[in-house]
Amino acid sequence: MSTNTTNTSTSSHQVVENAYFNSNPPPKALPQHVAAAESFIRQHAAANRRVVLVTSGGTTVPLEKQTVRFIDNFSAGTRGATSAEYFLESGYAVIFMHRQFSLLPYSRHYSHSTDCFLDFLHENPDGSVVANPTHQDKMLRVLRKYNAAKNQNCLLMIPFVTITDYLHELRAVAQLMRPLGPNGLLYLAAAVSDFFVPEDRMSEHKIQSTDATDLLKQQQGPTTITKEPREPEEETFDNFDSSPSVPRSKRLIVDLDPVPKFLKNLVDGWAPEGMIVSFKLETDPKILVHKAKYSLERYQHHLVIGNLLSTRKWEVVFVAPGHSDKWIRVPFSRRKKTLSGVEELVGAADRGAHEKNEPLDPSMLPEGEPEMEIESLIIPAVEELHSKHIESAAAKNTSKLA
Ligand code: 9Z3
Repeated sequence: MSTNTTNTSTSSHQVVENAYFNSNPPPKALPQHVAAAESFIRQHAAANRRVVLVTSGGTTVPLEKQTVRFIDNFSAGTRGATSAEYFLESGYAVIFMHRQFSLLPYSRHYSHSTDCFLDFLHENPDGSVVANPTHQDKMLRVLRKYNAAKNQNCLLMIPFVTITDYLHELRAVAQLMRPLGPNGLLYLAAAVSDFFVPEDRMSEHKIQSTDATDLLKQQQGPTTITKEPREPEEETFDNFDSSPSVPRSKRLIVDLDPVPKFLKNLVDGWAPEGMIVSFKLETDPKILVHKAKYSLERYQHHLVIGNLLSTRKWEVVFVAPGHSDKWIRVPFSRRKKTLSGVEELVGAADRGAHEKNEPLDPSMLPEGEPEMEIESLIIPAVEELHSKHIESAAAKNTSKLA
């Protein structure tokens, strides 16, 4: 009976998978990425090294095939890029599957407008360009680690842009990781869109904001992104200066399908022996742990790391089968220094709450970023669980042989 249920649900997952991947085409670069990942994995499997696939950054949802407009999300890729560095430090080989132009391991310290690399350099009288003395120590440390990762071929970069690119790349790389067995780790930190416009309902060209091309449009098929048919009286609205109400014909109505939940396919088929860690993002502290547990129950993987948008750099919660929930926090003393160097007093009142088994109150946290990167605590904790995962797989194998 239970076998039948499993078979039925497995095949329905397979049907959804085939339907999605057959109707939403892969990115052009997929074959090159697959070839690069295959040889990277082969090299590290031969060395019996652990390999982690880190996904990072947001996915776009294009509204047009020739994309001018798309839906995006907040993720900068900080979690993924920072985690990748700590995994490398722990001896993992890292496949860094990231949103194109999001933060990258090592270069993240000197990129984007917050840390523009030019601000770290100056010109010497002889015309040479050098790092500012105050930044040299850190720059040298970062540069050495970056070069070590590069020279040992321990970091493979795979970019994606859209939600469909991401899913094609994830499936392909996860399947390639099978030969790693339990030594493979999937660490899914990318902020993945839950909704998308299917290829067959996407407008080929830029969606028009005026009726200038209405006659020509009759030649096009239906799209989900529609302009409502024009009511005669609406024709009088040429601009909206005189009225706050916008006629329907001028609105853009976007109709999105849910993105199929492929975590089950990942667990059951794509990478069945690897350890799978997913992230759960919420904004409401009251539902975070519940949603993390629900996800674990539904997909039967190994660890959900829950985090809240407002406190994600300060704390996360580990939810794993057979373990009680474990909050990991930047220690109180490493939260923030004030400009004067005295420990920030904002938040002193919640020193006790800090130890509690419930989310921190964001209003009690100091402004800005914590002094310590929370990934420096997350990765060793994940690594410990991964070691147990590998040990228990080895024990199962031994008992099968006996
Ligand atoms: C996360 O929860 C990541 O920690 C963040 C990192 C995206 C919050 P940043 O890039 O942010 O450092 O700015 N990632 C997973 C988010 C997600 O889409 N999870 C899905 C969900 O919550 C499940 S796979 O439903």
